[in-house]
Amino acid sequence: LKVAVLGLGYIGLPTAAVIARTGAQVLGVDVTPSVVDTVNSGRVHIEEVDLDGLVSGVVARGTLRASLAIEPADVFVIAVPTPFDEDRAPNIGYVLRAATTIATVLKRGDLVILESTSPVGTTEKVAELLAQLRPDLKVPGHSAEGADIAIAYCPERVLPGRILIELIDNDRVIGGITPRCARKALGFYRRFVRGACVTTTSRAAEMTKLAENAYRDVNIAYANELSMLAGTMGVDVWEVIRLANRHPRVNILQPGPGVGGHCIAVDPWFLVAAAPERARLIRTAREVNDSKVDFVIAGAAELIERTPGRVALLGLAFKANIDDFRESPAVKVAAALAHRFGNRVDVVEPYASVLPSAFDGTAAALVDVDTALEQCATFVILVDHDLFRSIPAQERAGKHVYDARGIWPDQPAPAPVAPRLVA
Ligand code: SAJ
Repeated sequence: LKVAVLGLGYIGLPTAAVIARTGAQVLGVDVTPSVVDTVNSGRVHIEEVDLDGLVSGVVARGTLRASLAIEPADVFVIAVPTPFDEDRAPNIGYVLRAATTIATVLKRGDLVILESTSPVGTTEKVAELLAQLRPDLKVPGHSAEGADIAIAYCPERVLPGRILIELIDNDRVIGGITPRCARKALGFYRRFVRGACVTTTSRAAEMTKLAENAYRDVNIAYANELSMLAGTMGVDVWEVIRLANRHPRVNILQPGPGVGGHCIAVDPWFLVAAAPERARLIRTAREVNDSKVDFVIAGAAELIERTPGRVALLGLAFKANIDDFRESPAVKVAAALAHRFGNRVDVVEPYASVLPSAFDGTAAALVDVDTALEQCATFVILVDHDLFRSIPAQERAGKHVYDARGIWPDQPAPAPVAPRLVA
């Protein structure tokens, strides 16, 4: 079996490597020459648990190879980004460009799979484009008498940090342009997926992916709204959530400095864009989560203004224990505070070797956690890295703390200047 994976990013590269491990001949196609060179030398350009070992193994065995150019294959997997434009309209340009590339080598019997998170109807647009570009092939949904190729939408659902485990163990939703397309894609995923593979239409699969991420966004927004409410009532939101979650049917998520990453903060807008007047809850949840960034900036700034001495900003990653700073609310909060209090600010981020460009023009410095504990009087916690959680109460006694992640519930209050604030 020959498989071409288009897009060697956070999803495409692990997917290509996992398929190559099954013995299939995999070609990874990317538009960035450095990515192609890195993969061909058996190395990785992204951080993901165990990915380096897997990639070096399959490249050495010759089952994974990268290239700037497409080649004929039996299965094509599209895993390119689907960002949104300035006006939050989804941009499927990279998907259509990938489909155009595939059209140049497509032949009878091939299977084309879209994995990128996409607005509902995108897979049908891919089919339409292939039908236009290859009038010699019968395209499903476009040909009255059967089809020469199969087209399906199969969203990735993996969690960064657990990608190689979840690629295998998660259930997969497989949406065909026709039931026959779905069955063909099912046969492909069964090669490497241990979870259940459930077939449906491409439109239902597209909406399912968006619904999953919007669900999480709405639930995080609920936690973030509670945290903003609790502050005005003088109640510790973390305690309230712990207590409420003792109810057998309540499971409130954790407040934070906002929602980051490339998925949860983006995908709900694809649903809003489809029918703005009918997506009121989803839009509001997005707005609540975005507003949490400003709420945390204001709360932390208020504490920093009241307290003398140096300030440690703990964490820049978009979530705990990863080195991914994309769309990170922690970066937004920390950079805003660094611009305002620059010469007093130290940043601690064990997963960064330099400060991101958002800090350009500030006097903020990157220090390790021990240095921060020695020289800073005020701590602003933005990411719940295990390293920060593990600092015992006696080492942080006397510190003024603004804890946007609730990781130090036992923080001794440094009376009298500033009682501990909750996010
Ligand atoms: N967050 C909170 N409080 C919580 C949980 C998360 O503030 O209780 C924040 C995180 O700190 C982070 C953001 O939300 O900033 C998103 O993190 P996440 O762990 O919820 O999700 P992602 O973006 O790493 O991955 C999500 C996953 N989707 C769901 O859980 C429904 C993953 O399964 C998807 O594959 C991925 O999006 C994707 O690629 O779409």
